[in-house]
Amino acid sequence: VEASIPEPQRAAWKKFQAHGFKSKDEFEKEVVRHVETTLARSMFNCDETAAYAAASLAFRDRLITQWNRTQQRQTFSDTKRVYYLSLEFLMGRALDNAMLNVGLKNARTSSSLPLILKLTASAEGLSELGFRIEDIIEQEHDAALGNGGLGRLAACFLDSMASLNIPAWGYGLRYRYGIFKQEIVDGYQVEVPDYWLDFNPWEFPRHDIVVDIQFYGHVRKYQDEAGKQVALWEGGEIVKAVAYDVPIPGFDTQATNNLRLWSSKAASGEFDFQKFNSGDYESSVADQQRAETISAVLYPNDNLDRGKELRLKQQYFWVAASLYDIVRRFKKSKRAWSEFSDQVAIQLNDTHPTLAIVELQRILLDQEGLEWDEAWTIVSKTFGYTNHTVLPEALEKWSVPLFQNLLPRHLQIIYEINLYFLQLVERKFPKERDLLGRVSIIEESQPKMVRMAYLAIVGSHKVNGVAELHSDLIKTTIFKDFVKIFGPDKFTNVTNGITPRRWLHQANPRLSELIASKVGGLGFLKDLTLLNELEKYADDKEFKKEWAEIKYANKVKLAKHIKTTTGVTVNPSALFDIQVKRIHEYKRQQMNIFGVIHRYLTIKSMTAEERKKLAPRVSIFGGKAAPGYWMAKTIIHLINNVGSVVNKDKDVGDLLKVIFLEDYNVSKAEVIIPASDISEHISTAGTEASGTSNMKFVLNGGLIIGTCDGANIEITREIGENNIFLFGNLAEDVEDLRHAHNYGSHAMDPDLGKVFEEIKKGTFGDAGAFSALVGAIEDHGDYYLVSDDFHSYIQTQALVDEAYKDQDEWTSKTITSVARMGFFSSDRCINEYAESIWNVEPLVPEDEGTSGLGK
Ligand code: NTF
Repeated sequence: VEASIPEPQRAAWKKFQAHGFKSKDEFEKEVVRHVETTLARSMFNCDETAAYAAASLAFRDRLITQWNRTQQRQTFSDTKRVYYLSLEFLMGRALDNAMLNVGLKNARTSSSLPLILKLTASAEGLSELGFRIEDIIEQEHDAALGNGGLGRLAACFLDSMASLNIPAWGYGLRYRYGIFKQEIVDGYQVEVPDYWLDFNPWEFPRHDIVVDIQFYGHVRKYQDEAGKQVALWEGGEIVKAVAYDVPIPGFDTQATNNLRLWSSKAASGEFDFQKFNSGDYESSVADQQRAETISAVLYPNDNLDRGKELRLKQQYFWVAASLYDIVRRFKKSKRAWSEFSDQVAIQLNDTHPTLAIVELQRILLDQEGLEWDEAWTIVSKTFGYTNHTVLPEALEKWSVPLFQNLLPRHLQIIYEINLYFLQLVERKFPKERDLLGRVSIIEESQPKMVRMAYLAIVGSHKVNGVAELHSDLIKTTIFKDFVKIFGPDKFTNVTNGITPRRWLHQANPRLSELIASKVGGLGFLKDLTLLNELEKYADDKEFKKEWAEIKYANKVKLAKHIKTTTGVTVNPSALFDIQVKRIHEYKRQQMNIFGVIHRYLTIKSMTAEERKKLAPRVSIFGGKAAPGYWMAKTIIHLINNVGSVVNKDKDVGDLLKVIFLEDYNVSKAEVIIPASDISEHISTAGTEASGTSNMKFVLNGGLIIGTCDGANIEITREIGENNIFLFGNLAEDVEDLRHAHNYGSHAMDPDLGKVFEEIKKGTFGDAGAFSALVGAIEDHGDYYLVSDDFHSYIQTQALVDEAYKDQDEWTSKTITSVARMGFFSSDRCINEYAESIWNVEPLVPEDEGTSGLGK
């Protein structure tokens, strides 16, 4: 408050405050100004990179004003805030999104409701200056601080929280290197570091917001003057956390939230001058580098926990800095500690931030002097925990000795939390001796391990899964005992969602425009259930024609991308069959490529006459394998080798093409997803917690072939089972099937057997390269049930072929499906979190409500 401008001077400020662009002239003026002054270039030296930079800076200026105002308003109104703690935020590009949000205010002031907003001031302005907006957008480097679905979900949530005016901050790490870039060399994945910070106009370093983070050392316990037991964490080393802020604009609102990312820095500044002067240059630089290593790189594993010390350091560094920040903000309000959870809701995105529970307990106990019970009541009312996987290899566990060394005080607190928890269990279930061992936060193994999911459950007031089946599964399998202990109400479901702004309007502008023309404008981008108005056009000839034309145009665009990146020509009239996601055995890309081989063999065995009746297909794959995941890399290798045989086989021609798209990421997804006819979501039932690309594909007018898993089940419920191709065994049967593989006789599916024979013959290169992939199914129990589901998969693919021949009916199916996808907006999802977990209300900006969009 002391820093505010006195009343008499405020008019001058207001006069010069920036607003949205009122005309394209205003925008052009700003772009030219940034080129000439900020970038110190001229019209004789302005390439697309410079135009991108200047356009971003122009929009950024407008964003910052809204952002500051939102933050001020949130502070003054003193309402509850949500803090979304995620080790991953897979943001993709920002400019397009900023244009959509800032540009909207233009649109509002104009009398007619514009259909493509960015074609107003910004696009026209740029073209007058000699640039195509599409090319400018392409210049931006993706912000790829995530692995896959979990990180992209966090990004969609930020968009929805801002758009719904929910006061919310994201907290994460500012990795210097995001997820690696994937190159394909001779069919093999090669990883290239993703240094993305060369020019990033979307972040603001806050060199004044620096937090000291302690590691290692020891705990000293003593009695203070009042005779109270006190614990002091002493010694060890200090690393500094520096805040970098990223504005998160909401759609059709001025509200602009904040994403705060922490970067690590040596405590001693540049380097230790003492050591430097005494000739110990190397070790002084080493100290600095060791500190900077903490936020240097994103761990590239999806659905896998490796238990590395540096990862635990990252987690504590990020959690401690974030909690320091949150507690500091709360203390400024001068409220009683008992009100903490009325002001603060912290959501744990998976177990990665679970240490926040322990850290808050430590702050309240050791620094603020609260009693254990008082502190614990506050802590356990503050946190919510979202589980994103049931895969055992993904459930985080940390070795006790490692913990003891790095975070000695936290380990003590964990033991104490566990003690009180086990005492409660014992009181409730005095006769069940092995229950204690089963639910203990400490696993009695060699070495002992801290079970992070159990700690997260014990320290949170709500635990949720991310789709109905998944939320049921966690209650009946991995967390069964905890349902018994805490009761069923602690466990709930919030089915994932996606933001329609990025995944419909930005990725597929023509489709968005066509939809808008039928459902009364762009209001569906705020209330996606308005899409159901479309259903009456499912049989409208004229509408279907336009719909199909847009799909074709999107396929042409992808075909061009395929041509330039792989050199392969694909026919845009063929059925585009797409599977893009992280490569994982449970996601079963191997089943897909075996299916492709089966199709190839079938084509080869046909007469020319028979071939004429076939529906041409392009099988498109994309996705990264974790660098240490050998089997996943082998799958990529096989896909590429199959492609190089099939794509040049003259017998096959256009009937089948096999494409592996290099370096799948958010911005490529925006091109790939709108071009699909059918996409594959074919995980072993019960393994894919939700999946979110399934939602994106259907929303863009594609159909799905999939298993009864994750959100596929709810998609089926919404769009109707006639509009989805389901196949395969059910989750409830998986356990028995696996048992039968290991203890009964396990006969290969005969069609799959033929595929394996062909691989073993060397048709797709050295058979030895693929023996582990085949062996996992033939000899090692086929854990992911590829053979069990293969027949059903092939048959269902044949149904897809048949259905695609009736283009008219196919188009109707896709329109009906889009019309029924309203449920899968991340806005719906965030509203559920807000109501049933966070207990927060929106804070609507003062001058809002003039939107042309309604709602
Ligand atoms: C992922 N989990 C799941 O594998 C996806 O099914 C789900 O859609 C996303 O989370 C988002 O909820 C993980 O990445 C993790 F880390 F939990 F393994």
